[in-house]
Amino acid sequence: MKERRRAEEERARERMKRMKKQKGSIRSQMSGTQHLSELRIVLMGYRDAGKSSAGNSILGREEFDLKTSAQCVRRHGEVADRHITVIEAPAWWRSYTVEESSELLKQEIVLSVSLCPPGPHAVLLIIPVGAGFKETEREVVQGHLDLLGERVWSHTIVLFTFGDYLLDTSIEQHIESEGQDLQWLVDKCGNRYHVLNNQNRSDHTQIKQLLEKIEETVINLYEYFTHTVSDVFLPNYFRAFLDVVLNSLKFPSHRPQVKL
Ligand SMILES: Nc1nc2c(ncn2[C@@H]2O[C@H](COP(=O)(O)OP(=O)(O)OP(=O)(O)O)[C@@H](O)[C@H]2O)c(=O)[nH]1
Ligand SMILES: [Mg+2]
Repeated sequence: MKERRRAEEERARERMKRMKKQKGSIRSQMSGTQHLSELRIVLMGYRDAGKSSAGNSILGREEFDLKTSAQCVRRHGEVADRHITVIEAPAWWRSYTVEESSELLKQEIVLSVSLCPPGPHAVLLIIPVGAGFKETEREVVQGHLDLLGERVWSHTIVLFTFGDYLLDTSIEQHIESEGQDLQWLVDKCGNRYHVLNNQNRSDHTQIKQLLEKIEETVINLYEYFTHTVSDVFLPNYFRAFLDVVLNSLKFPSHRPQVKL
């Protein structure tokens, strides 16, 4: 028991170290750049995961009704000098596979990313802390996100809600103690994760850090595509995406420019 606990804590430390290293490396590439003036975010997850509450925390006011909606809901706001668009996609049921979900729900999930043209900067996959995340949840989440194509994972961040349930546990310890399915999910999202306590609206730091993580995701993608893939091979979706990045940020002059 003690051994298992020690191993989890070691892995939690390693995960945090990896996350900080990743952040440091992206931030160093960002030196001299301004933050994005506009951010487009899509919230996804299963029923009652805390999507609307997360949207309200991000926008800093009660924009989203906590009633369940069968359709996408779009809201806007100005936060920390950024114009933010948040779209909440309707929820799937926690243990219903994508095959068991209704056609209407699947259509709405696919529609959600087109409600903020030219596309979202990030998809926030909402996972509540304390609800358990095992093989069923993993398969269900994977099936529903895959509706958006394999590339969606490269700009998905796992957003843990119910952060107040963590008490003295760190989010990394939670990920490591929950088991391999949650670890798989966080790794599939490139070790991008964040935790929110939606009950604590006065904690602006948690939102500021989340917006920074979204920007880091965008920059990381920008670097990846401009350095490894010729823009000829970029799909339209990413061309539009990069276009916005280039227009929103001032890059240092030595930075290679992408012809779009
Ligand atoms: N303690 C606590 N409660 C939360 C948190 N986030 C959401 N809740 C509560 O969880 C319940 C569901 O939250 P919603 O934001 O409506 O969840 P949702 O995912 O939008 O729900 P649907 O759209 O119906 O699927 C509400 O009673 C919220 O007050 C959190 O961080 N901490
Ligand atoms: Mg909701």
